[in-house]
Amino acid sequence: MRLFYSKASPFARKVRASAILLGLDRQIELVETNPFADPTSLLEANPLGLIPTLVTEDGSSFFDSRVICEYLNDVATGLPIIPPAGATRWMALRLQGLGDGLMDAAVLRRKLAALTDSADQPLAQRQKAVIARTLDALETQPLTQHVDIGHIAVACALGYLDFRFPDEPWRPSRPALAAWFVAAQAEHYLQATRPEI
Ligand SMILES: N[C@@H](CCC(=O)N[C@@H](CS)C(=O)NCC(=O)O)C(=O)O
Repeated sequence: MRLFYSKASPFARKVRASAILLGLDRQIELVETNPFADPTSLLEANPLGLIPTLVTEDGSSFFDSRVICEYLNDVATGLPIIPPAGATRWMALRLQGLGDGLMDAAVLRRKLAALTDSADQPLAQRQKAVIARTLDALETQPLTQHVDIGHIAVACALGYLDFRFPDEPWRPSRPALAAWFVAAQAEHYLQATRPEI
C-alpha cells in the first residue's frame, strides 16, 4: 500500500499512528506529498487533492482519514482500534469527531493565515472559538490511556496545535487534558509520527 502524506498533516498522522498500532506500518510505503502542488499522482488517486490518501495493492484508493482508518482496521488481524459495536464504538467515533473537528479548525486557521490580514477576520476568529470550545469540552471528557481511534485523533489534534500554534498555550485552563496528553504523547505510535515541517 502507498500513503500520500506530509509530515505536518495531523490527519495523515492519525492514519500513520493507526497503522503502527494495527501492525500495518511496514506494509505501507510513505509518499511525501505537498497537496497544494497538485501532483498528478495524488490527483489520479484522489480528485479532492487531499492528503492522506491511501492506494492499495489492487489500485483502489481510499480517503479521507476516517475511511482509511476504517479500512486499515478492517484488514488488520490484531486488536481493533475501532470498536465493532456498542457504546464503546460510538464513544470512540464521537471522540474522533471532536479530534478531527479540532484539526479542521486548526488547518483552516493556517490556510487563512496565509492570506494577507486574515488573522482578525471573522472566519479566523470563529475557528479560534471552535478550538477553544472543543478544548473545553475535551477537558470534561473521561479520557483514558485506552487506545482507540478517538483517543488517537485527539492526541494528533493536540500535537498539531502545539506544532502550529506554540504561542497559544491551551494547557493552563485545561489541566486534566494536559495531564492526559503528557502520558498519551509518550506512546510509541505518537513518538514515531511527531509532526515536522
Ligand atoms: N477530512 C479530511 C481532511 C484532510 C485535509 O484537510 N488534508 C489537508 C492537509 S492536513 C490537505 O490535504 N490540504 C490540501 C488542500 O486543502 O488543498 C481527512 O480526514 O483526511
